[in-house]
Amino acid sequence: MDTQAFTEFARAERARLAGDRHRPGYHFLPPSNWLNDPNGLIHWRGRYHLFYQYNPDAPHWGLIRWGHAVSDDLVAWHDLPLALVPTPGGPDEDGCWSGCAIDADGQPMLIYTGVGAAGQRPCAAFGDDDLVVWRKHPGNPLIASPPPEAHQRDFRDHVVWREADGWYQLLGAGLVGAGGTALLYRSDDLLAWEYLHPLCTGDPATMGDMWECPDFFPLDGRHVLIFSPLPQRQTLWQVGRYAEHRFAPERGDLLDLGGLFYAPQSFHDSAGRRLMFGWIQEGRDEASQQAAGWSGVMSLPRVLSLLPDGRLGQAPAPELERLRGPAQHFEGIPLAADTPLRLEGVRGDSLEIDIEIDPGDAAALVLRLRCSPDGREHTDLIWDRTAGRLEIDRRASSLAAGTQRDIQGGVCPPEPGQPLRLRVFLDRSVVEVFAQGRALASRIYPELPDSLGIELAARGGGATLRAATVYEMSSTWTH
Ligand code: DQQ
Repeated sequence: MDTQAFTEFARAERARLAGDRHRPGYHFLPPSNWLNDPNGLIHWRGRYHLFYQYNPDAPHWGLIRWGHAVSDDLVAWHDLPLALVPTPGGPDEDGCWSGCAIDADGQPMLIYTGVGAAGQRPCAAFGDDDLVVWRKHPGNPLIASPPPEAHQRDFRDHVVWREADGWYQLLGAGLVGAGGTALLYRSDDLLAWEYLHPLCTGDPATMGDMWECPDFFPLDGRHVLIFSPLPQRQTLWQVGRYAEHRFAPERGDLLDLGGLFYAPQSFHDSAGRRLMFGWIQEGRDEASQQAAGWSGVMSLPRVLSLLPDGRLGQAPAPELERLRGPAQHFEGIPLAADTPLRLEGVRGDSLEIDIEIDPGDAAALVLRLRCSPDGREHTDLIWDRTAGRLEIDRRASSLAAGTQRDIQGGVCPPEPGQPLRLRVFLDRSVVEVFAQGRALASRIYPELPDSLGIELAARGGGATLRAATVYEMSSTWTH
């Protein structure tokens, strides 16, 4: 399909699904059907390009192609034709899996995992100036087989960067008798690659025996490694030092506390920022996804930084403020212990809630979202100050069958003497939260049409709502 035909197809698909009240309005998702990992993120000639793992045939994983969208501002996206499709009989005949985009001295290039008869192998494609038309390298695959010390089955996902003496690439893999790793390669021309060694390894008990989607980049004087280990199926970050082509992690943790954020990729833009997108998986069963006709959304663009304590910090990109519409503001409201406060007149499923609470002597603060007037449905965002954790409680998020009902969360300690600042992005079935440099993405599917209210509560002691602004958010998709 050329650009015009694909644009028309995408518009029709988006219009067909626009009435779905769980479908996000300002998180990126494909026209219909299945999305997983972000791929090939690049800021190219002033425009942001987002490629993604895409099955346009069905709302489940299958024969994977590369979808493509472009944006001037990280907020409003335009659909472009498929960038990569499997070539019958070729090394990617069974799928074009995850990979990265490279500016090879002005020549756009993709390195991705081709899946074919031989297994998972690195392949390359070269793009035109607009990154719309991609020509596969005739010499694919670029590497004939994994090194003998690695398991032969898992050899996929790529990050490429340049150093003074050449190009370097990491591939996700697992070492026989050891555990998950990222294998380091070097090249002069991006086509012929020489294997060096594993960049680093981790404890297989906690860091798995295969690392999907390694990402590696310098940040504020350190290096950051991000990877998604199997079988844990979570995403971890490590901050450390990179010297002599080895990485020595100094600290690390879970990248997202919600349990559904996976396989992220980052890139740097012309403003010098390190930006990241990740795949937010669904929180309902396959039958519900099949009935909906779509599955998977991209996270909001997150800006990465190193926090003063040396940890990896995440914040929503400031461009998202452009989506803010009419707002309601509250200030200086005492929160009596264990007495919920309903934010009167504030309702919605497409909101940004920017809130600052002085915790006083409360043990925990609870922001109750998407609550029905009768209290049968609600989702609780809980900051447990004593335990130093941020959690989302979805046990009452939806009356609908097939939706996840659990508590997910992770470490988010108080900052001494500081109020709690929360930024919560509600986008129909997506909840994406930023608190003190941490992030938590989750999914909820309230069934009752009036599950739209918001309440605040302090548990085990009183607190003060210093300020709260609730913005209605506009949709980036013109339905
Ligand atoms: N998804 C891709 C793989 C990657 C996995 C296939 C992570 O390349 O390892 O769709 O979600």
